[in-house]
Amino acid sequence: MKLRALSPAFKGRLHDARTATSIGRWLGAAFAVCFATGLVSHVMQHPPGWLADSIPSRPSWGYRLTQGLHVASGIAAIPLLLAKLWAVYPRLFAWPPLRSVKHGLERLSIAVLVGGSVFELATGLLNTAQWYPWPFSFVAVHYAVGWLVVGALLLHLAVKAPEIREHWTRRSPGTLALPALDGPDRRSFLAAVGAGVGAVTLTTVGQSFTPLKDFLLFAPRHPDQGPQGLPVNRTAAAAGVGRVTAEDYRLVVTGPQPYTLTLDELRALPQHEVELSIACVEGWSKSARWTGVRVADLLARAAAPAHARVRVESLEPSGGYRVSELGREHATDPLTLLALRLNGEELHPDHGYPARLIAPNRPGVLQTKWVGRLEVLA
Ligand SMILES: Nc1nc2c(c(=O)[nH]1)N[C@H]1C(S)=C(S)[C@@H](COP(=O)(O)O)O[C@H]1N2
Ligand SMILES: [Mo]
Repeated sequence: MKLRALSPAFKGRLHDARTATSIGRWLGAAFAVCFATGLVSHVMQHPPGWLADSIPSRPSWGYRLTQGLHVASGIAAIPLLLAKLWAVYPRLFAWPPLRSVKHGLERLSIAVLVGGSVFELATGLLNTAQWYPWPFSFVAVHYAVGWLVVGALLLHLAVKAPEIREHWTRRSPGTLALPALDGPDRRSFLAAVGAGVGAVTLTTVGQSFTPLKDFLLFAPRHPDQGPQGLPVNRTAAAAGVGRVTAEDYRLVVTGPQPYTLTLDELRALPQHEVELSIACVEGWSKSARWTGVRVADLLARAAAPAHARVRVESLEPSGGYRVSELGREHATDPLTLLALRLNGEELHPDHGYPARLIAPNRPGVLQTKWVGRLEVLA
């Protein structure tokens, strides 16, 4: 009884089920988009063997769109989650704290949902800033907790279904239309939350949706900043790639008819120009004009079989992104280039001089820089 007296009393519309439902549906929509696009991102970055050759190379802007949506919906979910937690936090003080086993399990699932959601949004946001202040692998843990959150969310929706149904529409038919139900306080609160979502979106989305780049306030990478007008995640110096000279460079292509090319020989091959974007998983993306040799031409010269998968290897001595694979769709796409030039100039060292991979509909991490070797896989 004493304890009961200590817990605060909550009244008012801002903490009721209607407010929780109003914000909940926007938060749910943001989570749905974030989860679906996150799955796309994960599969494209780590395709299971049986899927690797089916990853489509078109539309060329596909990954740019899905990853832009992933980061934007995650950022929009932050103010929504804060508002939702504020609306429902009085339930923390529910008395008695455990009414039954079922009630206990429900509270436990809410703890998982809240903890997991906060974890996903916090690690995702820090990842966009390339800041990894934790001792675990971001990709593996962010992915696993994503499933945990979705499971807990579905359970939550099932448990709350009757309440959600009751409060979904402004005035459900049959209920008495109470004019006070949606009074100015609730409307102001929801408008403020909407304004918050608009503000964080407007000031961050320009990192991938470049028409809005002038409104960027919080993006770690401005799409215009970087050599040759393109951001850089890992510089040549950071990657430990020393100065590669045109004389020393060799491209090694393995396959049924292996061969080696000098840079001049590469430059003498038919050159093609494509307009493709780098779409970094961390949220920025930027389109550019690339010129170079078609990977399909290089493979044909090695007499690679039509269904060959290709391993692309960097001159970078070590690092998580020194190797990538091209599935069949990407290997044969005429837009997939071993690029030698960017926006009309020879590649800057930080963009992969003398040669880098650029392919359509592909995560930035797989656009391998400083390519020294193409290996035709069986
Ligand atoms: N060898 C190598 N290639 C790499 C990387 C790397 O660390 N090493 N980083 C990748 C990442 S995460 C991105 S987003 C793009 C960025 O390309 P840019 O620096 O030319 O814009 O390069 C990719 N290619
Ligand atoms: Mo990236």
